[in-house]
Amino acid sequence: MRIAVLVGGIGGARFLMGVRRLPAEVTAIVNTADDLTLHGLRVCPDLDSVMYTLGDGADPERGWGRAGESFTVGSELAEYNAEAPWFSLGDKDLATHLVRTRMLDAGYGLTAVTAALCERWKPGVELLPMSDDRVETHVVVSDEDGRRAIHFQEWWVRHRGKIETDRFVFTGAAQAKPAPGVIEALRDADAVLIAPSNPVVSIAPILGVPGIREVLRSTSAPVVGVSPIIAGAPVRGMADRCLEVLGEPVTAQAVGAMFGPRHDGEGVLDAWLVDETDRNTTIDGLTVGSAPLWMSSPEATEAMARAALELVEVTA
Ligand code: FO1
Repeated sequence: MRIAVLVGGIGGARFLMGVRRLPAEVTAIVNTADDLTLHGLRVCPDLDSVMYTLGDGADPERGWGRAGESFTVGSELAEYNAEAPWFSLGDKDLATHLVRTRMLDAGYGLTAVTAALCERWKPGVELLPMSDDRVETHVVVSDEDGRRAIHFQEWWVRHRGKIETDRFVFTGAAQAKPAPGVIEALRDADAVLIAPSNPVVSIAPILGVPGIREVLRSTSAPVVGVSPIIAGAPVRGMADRCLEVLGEPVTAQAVGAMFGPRHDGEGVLDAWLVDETDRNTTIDGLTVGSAPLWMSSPEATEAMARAALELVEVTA
């Protein structure tokens, strides 16, 4: 049995810890719109969070970066006031960015580079970037410096989203192609899951790559989303702030309705799994089910994934 999963970073990584326990071949299609270039190095936070977490090398407290990390190089760079001193790059993590950038500069695509990095980390699932092309989330903000677009990481890590914000723009998305293997993985899956990742800045950029939404709408496999919102608050991260920017309520209902039913408009879902506390949620055109959605352990998360599949009568 084959399962394809659309994921962002830390929440997506936790979800995959459960999904990979199922007796299935799992392909994760990972958001790359958080990626940035710093000190000439290409940094892919969501791919790395997933790779380190599944490879048992992630920092368990932060969720991003490496366990047992030191920040000697980053502190030295900050002493020079080199670019983006607000973004902490760990020494071990820097080795990943050095290897990645050298391979990209040698002409390999991000998919091939990710596969090479995964030879070390053995995540137990296939990790595919959503695209080999450069797509970056920029955020249109206003402050005393005027109205301008900043990189998503600057918006989140430097400003913690606490700056007047107009909108998110997925720069490069319209011209991007799905990475090699993405369309095939979605087309050939027995089921597609959308992880409880940030719907606005993790899942939406993936759906913004031309061809991905279309294959989700046309595949014979059922598509089930798992709510990143429980009882009006995000499971983790800043989905609440991102939904607020869009003028959307922070509810499981609103996020399910944003993804929408497959047989209506531009929607991508057959079913939507919400937490037990949100069990009264209804969305026109969607099968809505409930289960405990706190990803407290890989076992609990496996049960979530099974509950998602049961909604569309797929048994792993
Ligand atoms: N998040 C922070 O809050 N502060 C940081 O300094 C930071 C550095 C960082 C370095 C590498 C990396 O892969 C991720 C990093 N993150 C950091 C996490 C990242 O900003 C976001 O959590 C994700 O992009 C959202 O999925």
